[in-house]
Amino acid sequence: MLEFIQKLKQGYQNCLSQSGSDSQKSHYSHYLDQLLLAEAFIRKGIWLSSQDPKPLQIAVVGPTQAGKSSIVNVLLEAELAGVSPLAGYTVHPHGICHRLELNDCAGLQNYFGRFEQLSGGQPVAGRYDCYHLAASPHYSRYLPPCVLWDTPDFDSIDAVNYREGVIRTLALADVIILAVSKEKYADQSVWDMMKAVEALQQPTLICLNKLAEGTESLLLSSLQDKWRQVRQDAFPEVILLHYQKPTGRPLWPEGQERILLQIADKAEPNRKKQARLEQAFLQQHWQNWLQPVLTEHQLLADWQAMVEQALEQGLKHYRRDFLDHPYHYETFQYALTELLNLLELPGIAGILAGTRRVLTWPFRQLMKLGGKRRHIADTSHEVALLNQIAGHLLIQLADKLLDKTGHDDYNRWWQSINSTLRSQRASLQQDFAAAANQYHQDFQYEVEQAARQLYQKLQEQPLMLNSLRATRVTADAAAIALALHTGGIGLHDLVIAPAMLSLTSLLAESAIGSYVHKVEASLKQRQFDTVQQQLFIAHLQARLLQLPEQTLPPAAFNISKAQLDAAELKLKDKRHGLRLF
Ligand SMILES: Nc1nc2c(ncn2[C@@H]2O[C@H](COP(=O)(O)OP(=O)(O)OP(=O)(O)O)[C@@H](O)[C@H]2O)c(=O)[nH]1
Ligand SMILES: [Mg+2]
Repeated sequence: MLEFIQKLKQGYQNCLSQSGSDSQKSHYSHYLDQLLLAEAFIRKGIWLSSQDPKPLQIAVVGPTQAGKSSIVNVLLEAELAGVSPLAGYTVHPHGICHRLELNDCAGLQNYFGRFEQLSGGQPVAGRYDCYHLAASPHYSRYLPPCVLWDTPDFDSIDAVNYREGVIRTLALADVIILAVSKEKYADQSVWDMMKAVEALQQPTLICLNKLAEGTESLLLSSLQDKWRQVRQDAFPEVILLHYQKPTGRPLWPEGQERILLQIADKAEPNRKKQARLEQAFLQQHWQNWLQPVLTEHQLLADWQAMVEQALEQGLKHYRRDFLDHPYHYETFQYALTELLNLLELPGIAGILAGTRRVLTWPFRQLMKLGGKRRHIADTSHEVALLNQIAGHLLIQLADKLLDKTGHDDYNRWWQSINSTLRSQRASLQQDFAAAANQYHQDFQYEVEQAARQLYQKLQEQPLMLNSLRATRVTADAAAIALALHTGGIGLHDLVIAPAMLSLTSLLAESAIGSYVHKVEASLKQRQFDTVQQQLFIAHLQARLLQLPEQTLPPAAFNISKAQLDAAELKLKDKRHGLRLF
């Protein structure tokens, strides 16, 4: 599931890096945040099921200048977090181990993954994928043994750069301390975030900081309203921190020293529910996240249908202009020349054999194995026509793609397919030509087989065989065949040669006429099937359907239906939800 979420996240990142409407972009970046949270939460599950020590994690989160770092210091009773009046001062998650050895937190590196751990020294300027980890030398009365996290804000201008660090710390937290000041508690960003983490069910404490005397009850009830607008669960405990003018730092109220120790007790049962919480979180957002993937599947299906239609059209042309065309269909005539060869006509047979003999090794072998077939393919009307059909088909597809761009909401998708097709058209056409030639050469085996079938049938009719050997028509046709075999004429000349036409009629009207028809029809069928399968499906269709994957920059998600189905199966899997039990 982690891999799937990462793939999905990558897809959203691809989309966001390309042009698109503002409203779509804002939707997508919202989903991207949710996916970052989901990924981090799944990573937390993996950390929880590891062998590493798993100390309690408490995160202080909130908008900029709410006093997060100050509250961290108050809770630790030590000045360990950097405090400053500059907005966006803290830019990395900063974990401070309280009553723990740093070693106890070594497993966190796996959780943070590509984030680098910094102990002490400052990170490279502008680098945000880091986190600090340090140990507190003090024993604070406010805290249980835990890692207390100071986090960057999520609302300042620069927050977009270090947002992922905040999200990762949020997902890791067993307990959340929401720090808000009287100026910031109503900000939309605060409540968007609290809404986003609701499904994680972390026990929460709100610290309302920089309070002025006398405003407590008003702010408290307003805070409560805000909470109820976005969350279904009970309104958490609130610590009121009055603005401390002289000291410049909050003062934890007396009598509330043990509040975090009590809240921390509620965290453990949640860890046991981790797998179920993960599942519920994914289920909650699944439909929204997958919407663009499903749309992309629809676009792929449209493209597939477009390609199939074009191929169907191409095959129709092939049938009409070649297989069923009286002046173009040359294959059966060629089978007859092979038959003439087998008949070993007196006189002619000698010449045919002689032609072969005068060509000495290796030329003879070449001519026999490849050369003859190549000559036949090069002069074939069929190969030329197939190339023409493929060219036409590619132009037609490009035209249709052009029609799609401009009208459709998914303009960008169609545009990238179109430009990929344009850039690959020449190579597609060239490869098709090579494949068509190869097909033609290979198919001669079938043609020779058809000739052999006819010859065997003739052998069952010795009278007819002999008379055929003796007729003028046969001799004339054999001369044509000879011309073809020695390269004097081309394959397409066969269809217009009168001698070949006479031979065809002679056979058609003979006692084996219907058999000849049958052999011709079945050869034609095999030819159609082979062209369809080898050239149109295995070659053209396969290459065309790969185009969306080859578009650069990537069209979008590239998540297959099978990958999606597999992920959905996992999502529904009850055992997944019970992994930790
Ligand atoms: N006088 C006074 N100043 C406070 C109090 N709480 C915080 N501040 C000041 O508010 C400013 C911001 O405090 P920080 O703790 O750095 O706030 P933050 O939320 O960590 O801010 P970023 O890291 O920038 O997001 C600092 O100048 C603090 O001294 C308080 O109770 N009284
Ligand atoms: Mg700070």
